[in-house]
Amino acid sequence: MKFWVKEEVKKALEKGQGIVALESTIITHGMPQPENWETALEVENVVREEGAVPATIAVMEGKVKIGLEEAEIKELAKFQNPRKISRQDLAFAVSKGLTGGTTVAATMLLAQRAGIEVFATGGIGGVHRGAEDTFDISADLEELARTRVTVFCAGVKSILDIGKTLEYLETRGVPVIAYQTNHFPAFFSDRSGFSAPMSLDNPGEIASFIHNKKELDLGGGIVIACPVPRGYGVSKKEMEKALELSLEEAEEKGIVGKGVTPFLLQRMNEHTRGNTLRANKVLIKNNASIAAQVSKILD
Ligand code: PSU
Ligand code: MN
Repeated sequence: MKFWVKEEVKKALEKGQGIVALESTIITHGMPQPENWETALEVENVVREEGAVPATIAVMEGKVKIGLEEAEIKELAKFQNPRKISRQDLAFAVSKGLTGGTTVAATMLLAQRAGIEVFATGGIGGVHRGAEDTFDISADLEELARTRVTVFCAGVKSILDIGKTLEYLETRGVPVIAYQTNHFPAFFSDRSGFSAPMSLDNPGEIASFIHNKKELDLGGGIVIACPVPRGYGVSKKEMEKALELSLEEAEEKGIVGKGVTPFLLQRMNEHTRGNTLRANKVLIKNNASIAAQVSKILD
C-alpha cells in the first residue's frame, strides 16, 4: 500500500466534515528549524480551532501520507536532505522509498486523489524572473490549471515575476481571487502593485463560487489570495533590498531549478533579520484559518 490516509482524515471524509490539506515543502525547504515544525503544528491547530480537520500531506519512506501525526511532522522537519517533491518527482520518490515535502503541485494532486477540495499554503510558485531565458516556471501553475482544488495563499512572492505569473494563470483559465481587497497581494506584503482580476468578501461567497464553478464543469483549481494581516508585512524597501542581494547571490552561486525558491527564502530571511520568516508564520496561519472556514460550508 503506497497511499495512507490518517484515521482522523478518513473519518472526516466519511462524515463530510471540513478538511484542509496542507503542504510540506514549506516544512522541508521553506523554513529553518525549529520554526518549520513549530509552525506546521500551529497551522494544524488553527484549522482545528476553526472546527475543521487538517491533513498535512508528505511522502515518508516512499509512502504517500494524507495527514501526518505530530511525531511525523517533527521527523520530516528534522530529516537530513529531504526531497522536494513536485508532480515530476512523485513516482520516483515512491519507487525509491524516499522522504520529502510535497510542493503545492504535488499536494494539490494528492489532495484531489483523497477527496479534499480545500488547501492552504503560504505562497504558490510562479513564473521566475528571467523565465524568458531560464524557462523556470513552477509546476504549481500547470497543476492549478488541471486539478480541482482551491488553494488559499498570500499571493506570490516578489522573488517571482508577479505580472507574468498572473498572465500565465489567465491563459490557463485559473480564477485568481483576492480576499477582501482588490489588490493582488505579494506574500510578504499586502500589495504587489497589480490588481486582482476578481475579489470576494467572505467565506460564504467563496463557497458559492466553488459551487458554481463545479456546476459549470470548468475543471482546474482556484487561487484565493489572502493578504498578510495588517501590521505583519515587510516594507517594500526592506524587501527589495533583501531580494536584490539574494538574487545576486543566487546567480553568483549558480543556484538553478528546484534550489532557487528555498535558497532565496533563506537568504531573504537572513537579510531582513528574521522579518520575512515572521511574516511567513503569520500569513500561513491566516490562510489556514480562512480555508478552514470555507471547508466547513462547502456542499
Ligand atoms: N513559496 C513559499 N514557500 C515555499 C514554497 C513557495 O513562500 O516553501 C514552496 C511551495 O511548496 C511551492 C514550491 O509549491 O515552493 C514551488 O517551488 P518551484 O518554484 O520550484 O516550483
Ligand atoms: Mn522552478
